[in-house]
Amino acid sequence: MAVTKGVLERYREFLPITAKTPMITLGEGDTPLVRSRQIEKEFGCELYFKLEGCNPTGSFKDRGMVVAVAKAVEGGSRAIICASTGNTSASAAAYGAGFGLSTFVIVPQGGIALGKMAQAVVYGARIIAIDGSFDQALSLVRTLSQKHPVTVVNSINPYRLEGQKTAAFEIVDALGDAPDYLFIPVGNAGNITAYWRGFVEYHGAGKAKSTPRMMGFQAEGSAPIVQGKVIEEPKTIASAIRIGNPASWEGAVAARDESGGLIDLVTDDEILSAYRLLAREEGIFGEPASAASVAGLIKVARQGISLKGKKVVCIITGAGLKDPDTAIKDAEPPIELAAELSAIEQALDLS
Ligand code: AN7
Repeated sequence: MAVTKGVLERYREFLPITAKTPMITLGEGDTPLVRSRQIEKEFGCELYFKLEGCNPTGSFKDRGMVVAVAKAVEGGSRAIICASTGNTSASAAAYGAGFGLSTFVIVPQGGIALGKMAQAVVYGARIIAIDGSFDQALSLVRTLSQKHPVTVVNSINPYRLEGQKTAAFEIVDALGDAPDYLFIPVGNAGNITAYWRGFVEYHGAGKAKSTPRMMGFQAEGSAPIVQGKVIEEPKTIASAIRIGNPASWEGAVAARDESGGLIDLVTDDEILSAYRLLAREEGIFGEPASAASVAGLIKVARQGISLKGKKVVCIITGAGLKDPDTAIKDAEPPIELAAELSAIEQALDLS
């Protein structure tokens, strides 16, 4: 097996790379595209899951972060800053640490999952938890970056979406063409924008014959695009997509309209049931926000959009271990027993 290449090297011809860009990597990209064994049966489609939780910090953010950080280093930046619902900050902290930049992250207090906080801490980021929302954190980050020499690595940094579009390339490279439908969670709306760009560019380069319908899903209490208005106090169990005023709003709407897709909402109950279904039926543990894509698939299929015979990809944007609290919150506690064979056999109905 060869030394890992990373997104910059593998897709350099499609990325804004110059002779001076450092070709850094932490092993991002090249994530698995795994065929469904159970869920696809109900809908008669050919369903695949793109496991973005297999990136080095456990989410798709690494694809964009590697480009943003490479360009920051190239430009002589010493520090990066982001607002985050958790995954962007974990990724920024990792790439900042790995490539010699100070990392500042601003998060909504109590609003990010435990695993993501653990990552920012261990990678050595300086962390500010504000008494406010992600949207307020992002607005503060914009102002701070105008006043101080720090590079923003939220998706308002154009290099982020450039990197994230490589996931669309990988899907086409794996399937030989674009799928018919792509289901994806929507928070700050950068990822749906980036995927659409990737599919369009690959199609333009003759690497795909078609482009997919882009099917984006917001959580019910955080669905500004669906409702057509900013949500001041967004709510949802899926903390990653608890965002009320997405930075890439227009990009998401364009992706929806140009692709003939839709952006709809799913309830927290639908998200949690898709989260469990994915784990129990497929053996895939995504974080709650990721399950919004699967919840969306189930919703539209039950509403009557026929997926029969179609190629469908669901993006599992982040790893389930990011959010252990949600995982065990409503779980039955383990059965506690003495270290005794017969008692265990009885409890497991093996007697
Ligand atoms: C697992 O980390 O916004 O629509 O600050 O972590 O591109 O925002 C995370 C978003 C989906 C939504 N799934 O993607 C952040 C942040 C997971 C995520 C999304 C996020 P965008």
